[in-house]
Amino acid sequence: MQNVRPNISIISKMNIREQFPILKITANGKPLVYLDNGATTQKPQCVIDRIVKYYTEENSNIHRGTHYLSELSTQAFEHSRDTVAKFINAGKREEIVFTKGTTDSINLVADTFSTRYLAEGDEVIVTQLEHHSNIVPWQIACEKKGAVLKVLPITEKGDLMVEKLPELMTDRTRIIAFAHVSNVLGTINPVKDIVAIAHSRGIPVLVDGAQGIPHIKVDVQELDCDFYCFSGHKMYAPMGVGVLYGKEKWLNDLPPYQGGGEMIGTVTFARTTYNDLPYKFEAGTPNVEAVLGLETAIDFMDNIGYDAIMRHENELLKYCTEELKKTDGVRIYGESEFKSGVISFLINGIHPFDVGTLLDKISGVAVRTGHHCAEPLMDFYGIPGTVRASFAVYNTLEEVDVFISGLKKAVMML
Ligand code: 7TS
Repeated sequence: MQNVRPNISIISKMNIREQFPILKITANGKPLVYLDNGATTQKPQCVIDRIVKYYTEENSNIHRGTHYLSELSTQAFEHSRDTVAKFINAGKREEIVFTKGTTDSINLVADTFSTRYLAEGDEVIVTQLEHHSNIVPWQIACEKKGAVLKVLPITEKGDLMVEKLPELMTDRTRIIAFAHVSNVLGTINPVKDIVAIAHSRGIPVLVDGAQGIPHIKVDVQELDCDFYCFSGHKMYAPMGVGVLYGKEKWLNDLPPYQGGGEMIGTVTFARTTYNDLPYKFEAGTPNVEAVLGLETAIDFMDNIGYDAIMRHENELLKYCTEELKKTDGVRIYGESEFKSGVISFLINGIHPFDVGTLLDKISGVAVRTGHHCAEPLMDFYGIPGTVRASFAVYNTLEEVDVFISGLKKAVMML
């Protein structure tokens, strides 16, 4: 019997692919099949155009300028802040801090939070499935203060053992930090449940949303998390911009992160006062063009709508998982019931790097291989790395077919 592919969602009717010029290129003589969206997504023409417009018509340093261009760029920059606040339903625009990305956002919180709240013997809880960006900043903070890093375990399928959280928390636990979605396993973690457990003991929560917000509608007030961090470049926006959402109470209590222009009230050699939120955390000239591109990317996603994005990516995930399972010798890592469009796997003990290289060379398929900056997770499974395919809104079922047949060819050659 012939394989019948499921009906693809309305996304394919929306000319999404045509909006991404890079998807027309060939890679090693084959049409590019880009399945490395967990690392970074490609950019639609509207985002590229926004950057060009900025440098063609608006470029000027923002804030404090009295001239036409400075006012124009400042207004555009602050308008983007409003758009981000609305996008994640933040209560106040002051709760949106522009950073360089998720890593920068987490470092900001880990550094300032530890300065203010961590003491010797205190505890920070992270989980087994974190990206290094949500481990190392906390390790550095703990080392400085003599605090202890504790780890919430996962099941073999890749779900957090949330039931173990109450016994892991103590009177010394100061913060819990975890990923909304695992960049390796695709597990969608139960943010609201974890927040409720943490808050029942008065413990704040930071959510690493790098792999969450590109795929799942985020409402920070509904989640009730204290911090939510994400990167623009994983959600169709330029590189070099990210967001730290923090509840006003916390952002007011935390000391400044970096010193410099814009973050001050007044400066004398004797004493400096600090600016109001969010500027207290935005020292120096920001990446204005990327902030404007982020707003355009948000408009792009809003136009499609999260319902359609999620339905489409789920379809790709389901189809690709089924096809992979039919392939001899494949073991999939990450089998949670609640999964986003990420598939990690290994084939018959073949090194993931070899699979990735051949997929690229013979089929033009871009996947990521290695530990995915999650070495403790690799240690949990006792493997050096995986091959990872990760989806975005422009991927198609036909691309999954190319990926699967490329994989079969690669395996035969190895
Ligand atoms: N947190 C998670 C869960 C991530 O997946 C990543 C990047 C980061 C934090 C860091 O984001 P950045 O924008 O500050 O670099 N993840 C990946 C990945 O999976 N492959 O390349 C980068």
